[in-house]
Amino acid sequence: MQFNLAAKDPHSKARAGTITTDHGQIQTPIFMPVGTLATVKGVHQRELTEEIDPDIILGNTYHLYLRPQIDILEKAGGLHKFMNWDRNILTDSGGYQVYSLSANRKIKEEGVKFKSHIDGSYHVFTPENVMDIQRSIGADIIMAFDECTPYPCDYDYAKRSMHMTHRWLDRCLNRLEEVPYKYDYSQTFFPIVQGSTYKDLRKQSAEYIASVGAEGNAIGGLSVGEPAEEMYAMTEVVCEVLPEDKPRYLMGVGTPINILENIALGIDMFDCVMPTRNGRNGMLFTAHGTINIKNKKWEDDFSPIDEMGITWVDTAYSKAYLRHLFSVGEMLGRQIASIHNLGFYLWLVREARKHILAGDFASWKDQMVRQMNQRL
Ligand code: PRF
Repeated sequence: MQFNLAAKDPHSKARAGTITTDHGQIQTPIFMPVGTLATVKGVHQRELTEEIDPDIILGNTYHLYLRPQIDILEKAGGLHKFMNWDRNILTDSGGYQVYSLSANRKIKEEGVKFKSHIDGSYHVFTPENVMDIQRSIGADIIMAFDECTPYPCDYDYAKRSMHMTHRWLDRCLNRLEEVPYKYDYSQTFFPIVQGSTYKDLRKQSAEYIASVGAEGNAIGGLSVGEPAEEMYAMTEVVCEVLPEDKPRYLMGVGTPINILENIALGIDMFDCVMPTRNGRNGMLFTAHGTINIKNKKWEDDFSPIDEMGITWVDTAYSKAYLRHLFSVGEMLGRQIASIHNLGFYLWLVREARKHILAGDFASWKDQMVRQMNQRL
């Protein structure tokens, strides 16, 4: 993997760059649509490519390990082939999904024993087997096995957990050295900074993560319920320590406003279920604020869903029609909303990139944040 910085914004820490892997280029800043179960929910691969056009999507180790299971993915020749997606994929390690989804999890030094949220069966994730599983899934970017602490989290727990995440990182690295790539392209590995909402822990964790010299670095443990200002404070501390010449990925963030504010602090990569999950609930993100399309006020509004939207659905269908689909529970409504929201998120990061390259990102960002902070 290669990362080239193309520009730095003069009035913020925002950067524009290009990541190159064996599956092509990723222009940063980037938003990665979440494709948890080998599908970006409700969106065909063709619509994803032609309408939304992301350079990379995300998959989840935890879900893919449980279903369809790893032997099926190996037989398919990896996740790219299985789901017919020939651009980049990043897999999360399960270090977060185990904590947020499975019941009865037991976290120990060796790893995490958890109960499947599907059938109640017991499984163990260790730094070693999670690396093996990610080799089999075959994403271009694979993630360290970490513990995401909850919010709030007391200082002692956060500190002990952070040190365990660091020891787990060493075990991940050792395993990756022993076990080579499974397919005919390379994989790159990102370690994850933890440390809850404590500046000294965040700094210490970022220093440890930076010291292993990975090709890119991630920040976890944020957007777990803390106020946005606390998240930004942590991002700022960590970005000061992480190397400038490597991409920085802020995991599981966030709202359009969170994304712009974190780009301004030096983040290059984001993922979040929000555009698809909230879309399925009838929430639409636009440059002028959010819309609850289920609201009665849209009943006879025959204007396009989003006149400025980049995808075909934005001008093909009216707000009244989309509201109707939601009112009667038709699945097409959820599909249209997902496509619109992903199109908007990708438009937003591409605009951010343009403004970074033009040198006026900071003022554009402030204006966009004001505009988007409204309910229509
Ligand atoms: N760790 C991992 N994945 C994640 C997170 C984390 O802390 C988060 C936190 N927002 C989202 N996804 N491995």
